[in-house]
Amino acid sequence: MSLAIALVLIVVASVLFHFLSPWWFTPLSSNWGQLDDTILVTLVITALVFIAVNLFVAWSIVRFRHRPGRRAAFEPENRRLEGWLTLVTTLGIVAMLAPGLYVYSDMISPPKDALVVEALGQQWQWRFRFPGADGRLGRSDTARVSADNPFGLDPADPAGEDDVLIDAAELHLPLARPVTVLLRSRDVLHNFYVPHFRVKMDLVPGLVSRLWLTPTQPGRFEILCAELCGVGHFNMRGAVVVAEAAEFDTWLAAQPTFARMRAAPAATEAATGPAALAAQGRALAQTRGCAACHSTDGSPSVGPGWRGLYGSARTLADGSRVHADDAYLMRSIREPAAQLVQGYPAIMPVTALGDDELAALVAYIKTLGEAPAAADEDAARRAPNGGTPR
Ligand SMILES: [Cu+2]
Repeated sequence: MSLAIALVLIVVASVLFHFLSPWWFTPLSSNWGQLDDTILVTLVITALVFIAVNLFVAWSIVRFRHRPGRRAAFEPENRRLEGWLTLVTTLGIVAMLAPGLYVYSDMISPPKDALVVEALGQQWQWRFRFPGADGRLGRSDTARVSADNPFGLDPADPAGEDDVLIDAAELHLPLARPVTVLLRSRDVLHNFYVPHFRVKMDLVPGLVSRLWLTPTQPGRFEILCAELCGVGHFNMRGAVVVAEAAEFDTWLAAQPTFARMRAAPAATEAATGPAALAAQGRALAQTRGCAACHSTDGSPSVGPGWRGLYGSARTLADGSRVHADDAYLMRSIREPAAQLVQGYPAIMPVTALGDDELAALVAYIKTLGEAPAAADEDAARRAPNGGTPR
């Protein structure tokens, strides 16, 4: 009897939790209300089955409980009941699958006049590319990716010349205009997901997958990688900024094209002093995903923390000792496995960095070593315990 009561309580609590909990969809900011409907259909059907099955079990526990002198009757087959169960189950499953297939086919069939943007994922960062004035994306190949050509574009393809390259994790989109998002991965499986837009899609190495949407609300929305893609997966984030068409056009016009990027490689024109170099390194640590595994508050993470690292003595995996100077840091970034620090696994990916970028990163790490306290806001924010190692 207590088991039956427990089951009924579980059913009541689950239903109450559903209606009273504050956790629900984020506000919808795209045209994909259909996806919410699809999820709701699935939720209602599975909820009805959950309630019915549990109440039936509770009822059976009471109804067929042991009573002295009563014997159980064995019923080998009940064709009528089996027929009904098969029919109801089939209808339920069809009702759950059909809307999903319908919406999915819609989601991958963009309207002809849609704006095109490519999202390129790699461990653990996002980049974006617009086709430029000719409306065509230039040929690309991951084999061509380098520090000066992070998108792997083919310089021989004239269609790529005017491609607008966003070498950062922030994508701007115009309001109320359909957008086709082409998805490409440089390394492993990733997934492009903006919860407010509802739509999501895997990035599969070697393929170009796609989805489309129309942003319906202005604002800034988070992009998440929704496919476990390695130790830095949790930090593979970005943002979509949706604004009026005019604002979007102004932003797009200010972004570099492939031709311009090749003419003036490496963004060090503005970086003159050591402070500017370190600031650039700090930005790189974010955009290139370094910060996912290297803390700046001195605490060990997936990789060694950067605070106080510069100039310190390091014990390597083979027991030898090295001094963390410029040469050591540069080599460790270029060839992560060459001088592995004791206690850390050899999992750091090789990141394509130009000489200037490498110098900027080392300059940033240097500032973390020279000023152990309070100089770095990041550390102050992230280490309420004053930055002492865990
Ligand atoms: Cu990812």
